[in-house]
Amino acid sequence: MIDELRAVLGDAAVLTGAEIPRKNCSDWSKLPDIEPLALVRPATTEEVAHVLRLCNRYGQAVTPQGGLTGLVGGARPSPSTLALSLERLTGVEQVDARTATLTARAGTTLETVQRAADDAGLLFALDIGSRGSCTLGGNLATNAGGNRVLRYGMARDLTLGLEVVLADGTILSSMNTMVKNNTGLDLKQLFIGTEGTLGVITRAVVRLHSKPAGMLNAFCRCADFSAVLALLASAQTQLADTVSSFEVMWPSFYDLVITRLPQLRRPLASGPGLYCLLEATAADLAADGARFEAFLSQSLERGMLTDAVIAQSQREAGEFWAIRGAGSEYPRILGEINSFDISFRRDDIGRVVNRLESELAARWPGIHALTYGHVGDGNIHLIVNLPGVTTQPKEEISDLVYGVVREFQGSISGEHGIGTRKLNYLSNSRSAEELAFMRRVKRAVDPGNLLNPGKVLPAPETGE
Ligand code: FAD
Ligand code: LAC
Ligand code: ZN
Repeated sequence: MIDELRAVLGDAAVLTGAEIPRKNCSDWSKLPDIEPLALVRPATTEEVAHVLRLCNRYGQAVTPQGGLTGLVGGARPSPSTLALSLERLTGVEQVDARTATLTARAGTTLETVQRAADDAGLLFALDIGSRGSCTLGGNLATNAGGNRVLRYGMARDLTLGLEVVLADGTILSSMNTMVKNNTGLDLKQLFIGTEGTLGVITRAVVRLHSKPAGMLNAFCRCADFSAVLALLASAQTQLADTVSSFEVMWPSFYDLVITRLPQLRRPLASGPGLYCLLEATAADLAADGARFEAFLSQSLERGMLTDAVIAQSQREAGEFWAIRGAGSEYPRILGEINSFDISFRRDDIGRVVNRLESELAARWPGIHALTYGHVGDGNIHLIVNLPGVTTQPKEEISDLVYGVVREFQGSISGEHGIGTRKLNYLSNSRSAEELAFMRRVKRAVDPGNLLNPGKVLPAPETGE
């Protein structure tokens, strides 16, 4: 099969053994490397189809790979699979300003897509910290969320059309560009958020939005979580749908990153309460800027805020966001971590975080439990590290956290997906009937279990 792949794709596109770069053996989950049987790097949709036809003939499973920034092991090769990287299937094919759509190949980085939209005077609203490395295909396969979901939705909401190659090599082209199209099953939804288990995404049509004249950012302190919720509700009423981000950082996060990362500038002194990063878009910088400032002073007067700093420049806004984005530094400042991406009804979050932080501290005194995230969307990240031990008690920590998620009927993944890291906990958020139906879909679409085996769906219970 490798010889046949080489004959069609060329030697440089099929790497084996020592030729396979280390980066293709895992992802940002930092789970231990697994070397794939081979790494194939097709450069066109037809080449992807060719690879999958051959794999289908030989019963060879594949692990699709984008920018390898996933946090749950989804792109880490399962044992004995072929890694199928989309890294050569790149490029923005079209930006259509009249229909506000953009067509790009799956391996294009998010940042390149954002830039192409910007160059055409429009906005591609999806934005996540890994924008420089993650790919559009990976974003859609994981239904990525990020910082602006509150206003523009997740990757799913920004997608109009998709081209996918199925496990048998069939090219399924649903490159719809229309906003309204009710013609039977919305097939693209099968592939968005299913982490490469049902098809390999090769191209997509995404929606663009009008580009704001600028962004308004404030770094605020609220006395407690009910003040945070009051501030959010008030911002959404008074600033209406210009509110694009509402990120919250608990002291467990802020105090640690601000002291361990001296390059970060501290906008507010450490103290009691929670920190919020509020972002709103401006169509008219002067008028909207004045309204933003008035809203913040009024919130101070009403006690929803106890302190706030407004960014006076792009650079200052960047400094606020650098604190919020400090996650890429965890390996350096904390070492091995257990990271959680959990979501809840917005109103429950204050109680959930208190429970999690206090139960973790009671069970493991001295533990770091950093909490922050997209509170506007009900989605928080919790980073746990027990200092001074050689082996992190990862399973016990996960059992504790996901137990609380189940109790509050939350989700074990708000945006990062399941991969292999959360396989054993999927039933905390999904019923037996839902899991059985997911398996039926998987069997129908990929009967040979050739696409990203071992990801998302745990092995069935005996008798199921
Ligand atoms: P990979 O990691 O390569 O793959 C992810 C999954 O998609 C795997 O299951 C893989 O098999 C599958 N896949 C990849 N490409 C394809 C394809 N073309 N067809 C089919 N399946 C495919 N995520 C968020 O949602 N919000 C955030 O705010 C966010 N911030 C992050 C910040 C940092 C610093 C880092 C490191 C990660 C962050 N992430 C975030 C997680 C990650 O960047 C996203 O999940 C991203 O969408 C993954 O894209 P990728 O191209 O790197 O995919
Ligand atoms: C973030 C990633 C971890 O929001 O999802 O920073
Ligand atoms: Zn996030």
